Amino acid sequence: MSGKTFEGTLGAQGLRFALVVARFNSFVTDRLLSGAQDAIARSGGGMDLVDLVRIPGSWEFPVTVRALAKSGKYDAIVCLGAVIRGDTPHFDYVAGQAASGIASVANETGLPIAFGVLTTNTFEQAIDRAGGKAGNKGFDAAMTAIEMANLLKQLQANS
Ligand code: INI
Repeated sequence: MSGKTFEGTLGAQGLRFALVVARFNSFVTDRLLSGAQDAIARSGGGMDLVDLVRIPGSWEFPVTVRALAKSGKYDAIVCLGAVIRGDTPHFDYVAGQAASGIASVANETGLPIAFGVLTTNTFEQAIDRAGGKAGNKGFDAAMTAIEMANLLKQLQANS
């Protein structure tokens, strides 16, 4: 005997998304955005249900996703950014603020918020992960958002 198994499906039909995109390193983040839009469209999502929110840089993710999550208008949020290490400790502050702030909002609100924020040592590593030889982490983040939105709907229906 075993209990139930819950696992989110990968269909995006009827799901509402906010894609939050940092303009900093836009050469990279534009490609992450294309990947995320591709994932939603190929999963059957309606692009009329996908809102795009542009922010200056990754530091601004937490306050933005908090406002979006609290609006109640979305089934999931996808964060798309690129923090690339430079010669100073600035990277650590921006990447740390983005990661911990986004996690706090997800935990506080219970909304799936996918972390499609690259944190790399070089620009080349970022390009590799934005449609280059290491795939497209924007696509992957959107697929995670779809799966988690469907999983949380299942868990809510079961509670
Ligand atoms: N923002 C990024 O998204 N990526 C970076 O690599 C980056 N660096 O390196 O500085 C960055 N900085 C800007 C930051 O996110 C804020 O927009 C800025 O500090 C104003 O609050």
